[in-house]
Amino acid sequence: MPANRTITAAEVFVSSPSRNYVTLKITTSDGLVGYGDATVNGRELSVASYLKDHLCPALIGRDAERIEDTWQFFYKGAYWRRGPITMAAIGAIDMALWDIKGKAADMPVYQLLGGAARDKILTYTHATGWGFEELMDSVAQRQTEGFRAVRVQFGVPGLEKVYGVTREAATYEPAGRGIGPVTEDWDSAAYLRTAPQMLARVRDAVGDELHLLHDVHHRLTPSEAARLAQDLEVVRLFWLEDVMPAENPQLLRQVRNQSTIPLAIGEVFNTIWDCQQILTERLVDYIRCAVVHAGGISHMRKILALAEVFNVQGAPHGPSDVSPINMAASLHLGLATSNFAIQEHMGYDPLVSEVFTSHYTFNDGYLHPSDKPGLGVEFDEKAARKFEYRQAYLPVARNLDGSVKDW
Ligand code: KDG
Ligand code: MG
Repeated sequence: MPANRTITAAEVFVSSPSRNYVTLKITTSDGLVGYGDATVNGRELSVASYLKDHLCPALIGRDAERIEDTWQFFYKGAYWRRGPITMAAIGAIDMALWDIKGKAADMPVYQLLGGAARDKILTYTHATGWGFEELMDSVAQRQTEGFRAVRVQFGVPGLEKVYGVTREAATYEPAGRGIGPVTEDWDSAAYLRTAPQMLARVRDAVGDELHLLHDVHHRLTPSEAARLAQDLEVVRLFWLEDVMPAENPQLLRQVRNQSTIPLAIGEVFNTIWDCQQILTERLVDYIRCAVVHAGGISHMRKILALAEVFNVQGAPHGPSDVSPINMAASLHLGLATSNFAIQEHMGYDPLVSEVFTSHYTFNDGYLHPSDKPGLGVEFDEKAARKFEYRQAYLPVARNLDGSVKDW
């Protein structure tokens, strides 16, 4: 069948309003424009090149309506597939095509996905403080802003720096700008002494109602993770995140067998196959892939459908290092998906809104994607050009003996 709406242009923008974002713009023969986020923190130029050099040329002339076929073309049709760069590039194309489909239909994307399965989406943000007092100030600030769920991160005595925690401010940027990654130190024993006490004090201070979450950033062994999970039972966390590296998902069984603490994992997963064992053996309670890093709305929808069979809930990654376009895509998917528990919203530097105008709303601890046609995020190319790319990397952690620690 001849296409009514073909792709006539596909352009990639790398801009840095406070941090780097990769944005794909697709234009159609009837003048519609769709945007996708392709940001992979610390590897922005790789995904920009993969798009510009390899996928964009193949997009020209394709039928813009055929989202699933385009997804399969770039995934199954590629000899070298999977991994964050490939999947973020496909994810950006997928988002941009859903954006176009929504604009063509004059409907928000969540309507095209089956309509609202809930009225609003519970969200959580971050609170950080090196010590208890600073952490509690940060938690109180988040509660004042209206959040009902807060991820709490804190310093570890004896360490100079801990990822995700600054000594000075209640916010942090995941990637430091400059040449080469900064080194941070890590001491599992000191962390395991600190975390249960700190989190118990926070729970005592905030009472029962506020949802508390905590992220371990893959730093523990299975035995350490099981011990931490046991020690944290009394805190009644909403979840404990990324307790260990997940290359061997079956190792999570040790934690599952020894505690009832809800586990969340998946922000570094890229396909349904990465999630398969963890879901089918129900080794976690929450699956956390970001829409961009897991091949876009189309593929994430399949991951959530598989999760639903095993009573696992969606809870996508939403740090400042994925753009508001990804955030909007995640919210449209979340509104239309029944097994979607919560959306992370770390928040953005004010400069980000000079480039991206989003219309999703925050009210009383909940987000809504907006009823604008498509994804509902505009991208200002001229403003984007003002903020040139600057090299930035996530830090690398080393144990006290100098050996490299897992991310
Ligand atoms: O790029 C890495 C960050 O997005 C990540 O470290 C943040 O763990 C994170 C989270 O849960 O938001
Ligand atoms: Mg995390």
